[in-house]
Amino acid sequence: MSTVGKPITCQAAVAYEAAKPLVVEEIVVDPPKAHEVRIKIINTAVCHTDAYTLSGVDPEGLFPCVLGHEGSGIVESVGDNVTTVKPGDHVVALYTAECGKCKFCLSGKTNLCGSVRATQGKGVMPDGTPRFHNKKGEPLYHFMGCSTFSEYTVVADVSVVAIDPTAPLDSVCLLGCGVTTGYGAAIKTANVQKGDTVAVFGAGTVGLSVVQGAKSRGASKIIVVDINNDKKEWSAEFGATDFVNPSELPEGQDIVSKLVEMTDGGLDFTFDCTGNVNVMRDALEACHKGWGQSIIIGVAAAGKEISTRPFQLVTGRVWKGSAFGGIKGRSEMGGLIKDYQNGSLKVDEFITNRRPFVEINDAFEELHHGNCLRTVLSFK
Ligand code: NAD
Ligand code: AHE
Ligand code: ZN
Repeated sequence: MSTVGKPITCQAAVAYEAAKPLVVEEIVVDPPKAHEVRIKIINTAVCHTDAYTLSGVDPEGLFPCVLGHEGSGIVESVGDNVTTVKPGDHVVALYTAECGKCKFCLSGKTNLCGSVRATQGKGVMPDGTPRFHNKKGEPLYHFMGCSTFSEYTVVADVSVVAIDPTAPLDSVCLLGCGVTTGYGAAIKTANVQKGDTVAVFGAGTVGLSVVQGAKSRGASKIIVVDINNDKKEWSAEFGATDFVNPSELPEGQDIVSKLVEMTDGGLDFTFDCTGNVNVMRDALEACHKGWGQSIIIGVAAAGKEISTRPFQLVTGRVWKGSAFGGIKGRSEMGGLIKDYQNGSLKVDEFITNRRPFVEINDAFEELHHGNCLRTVLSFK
């Protein structure tokens, strides 16, 4: 029986309250309106940002909501005026939309898109209303324009990209965030060049994807900095040349002086992939005088601010940020999928755990373990 145009009752994980486990239950997902797409999610992974928002420190965090933004699936139906995807298409959800028409998209300077970001941050669809409610009829907020922790979700047409149907959905879901973010930060935002020296703070999926981007560009030194020694082996596997645990430095030495010493004056590029504002300062100050650039990727809690002596910038160090690796999802996802398919972009290597969707709370727990990079959940 066709579901087109009708509400669908399906399984989802609802975040009812901050810092509480998700509740796996049946919810109702309304049909897509104009310029909207209803997706049957096949796979979703858990990113650190989902845990960050669930913890209650995200200033845009709203409850109750359906989290999740690293997902892949198949289009179930489309609303009026949707021309870019059709039922049956294999897709990846995009938390960084690409409308191709707004001031941002037309600028040629950024991958940020202005078309749906305001309503996305308010947890609703572009018309200001949600498509989710629970069985009591209570509305549930959307998250990052994706809400992939539901067997069916509704997204704006600008927030989804059709992909090669031969690409395995249970791998390419990671291109919806972690892998694309780190890889893009290295090859687009920083534009690392052959011979450059690079330090990556935080060896999760994002940091290790920076490492693989830097390696692909021929960086001469790739130093991973992580407080968890379990990350040493992972770092080497993805291409790091060195690993430093800042909590194990000899008395009197800090991580900045250690890195400056290892690189004859500082790094060409550093990346924060921790979300810790003290680490962000270290990453900036470990950059080479005159030209070193530090890229902030990590997401910090409400109220946290970065600081350094302005002298650090006066003397030529540059602080930058990167969202979704500077990648334009609808224009560039196809290329990343090809890179994955031809073996030049590692994706499967990040999948350390697989679970059925109902075990989603275990996946959140695993994210904090040194031996876990990503857990891929499956609705099958
Ligand atoms: P993760 O939790 O898998 O990895 C974080 C790593 O940082 C861990 O290995 C941990 O041991 C390490 N770490 C923590 N504190 C540290 C410290 N003080 N010094 C050194 N290492 C430290 O996370 P992830 O999924 O890879 O995400 C990393 C960060 O990037 C998070 O803040 C996440 O919210 C953010 N993020 C940003 C974007 C973006 O577009 N800007 C996209 C995805 C994720
Ligand atoms: N709501 C958060 C925003 C956090 C943030 O910076 N998010 C990243 C993506 S994290 C993906 O795992 C991002 O792309 N930011 C750009 C944007 O437009 O949100 C807060 O702190 O307010
Ligand atoms: Zn993410």
